[in-house]
Amino acid sequence: MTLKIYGMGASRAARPLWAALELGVPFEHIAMTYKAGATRTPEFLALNPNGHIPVVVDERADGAVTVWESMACALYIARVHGQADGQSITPASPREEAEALRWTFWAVTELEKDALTVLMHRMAMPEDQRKPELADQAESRLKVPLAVLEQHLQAQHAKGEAYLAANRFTVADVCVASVA
Ligand SMILES: N[C@@H](CCC(=O)N[C@@H](CS)C(=O)NCC(=O)O)C(=O)O
Repeated sequence: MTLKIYGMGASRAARPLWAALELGVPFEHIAMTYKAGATRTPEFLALNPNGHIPVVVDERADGAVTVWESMACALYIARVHGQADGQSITPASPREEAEALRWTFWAVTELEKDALTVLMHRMAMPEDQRKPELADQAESRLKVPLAVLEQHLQAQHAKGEAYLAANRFTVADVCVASVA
């Protein structure tokens, strides 16, 4: 039985890679790039018809499980390869599960697009293609959800909990930190 994670670390594949490394589960890393059409080959499209990394393929006794969408990959690894023992990053109760799902969906819907715009137009794109005004607008929009995150973390801190969803680092922190 093998857990395979497709996608170079400097990409959204960081999310499942981080989850697997936190858990210490063995996995095979296929560190493929997403550039130059590498994700558009027929072989890769058979794994993810969207043509994106990451993909997780979990070869199990009852058949292979294929997961795409980076956050789903990280949540899957935590749920299936971790122990819900209150020690690991795996949610250990319905409350922790709900928190992990809630903050993960929040990160994707409320943060990711604007965070990427800032990354691209401040650092990642060639300088002559950057549009600082787009980064400024995205930064301004991000202040609203980031204030929600800040308020939640302050409330956690006041309860003596240093993390997002529990009094320990969980997959919720992996998912949100990989965006914010
Ligand atoms: N929502 C998807 C987005 C995946 C995505 O866009 N991955 C990029 C790399 S970070 C990619 O594969 N780009 C190549 C392409 O779209 O051709 C996820 O979170 O997995």
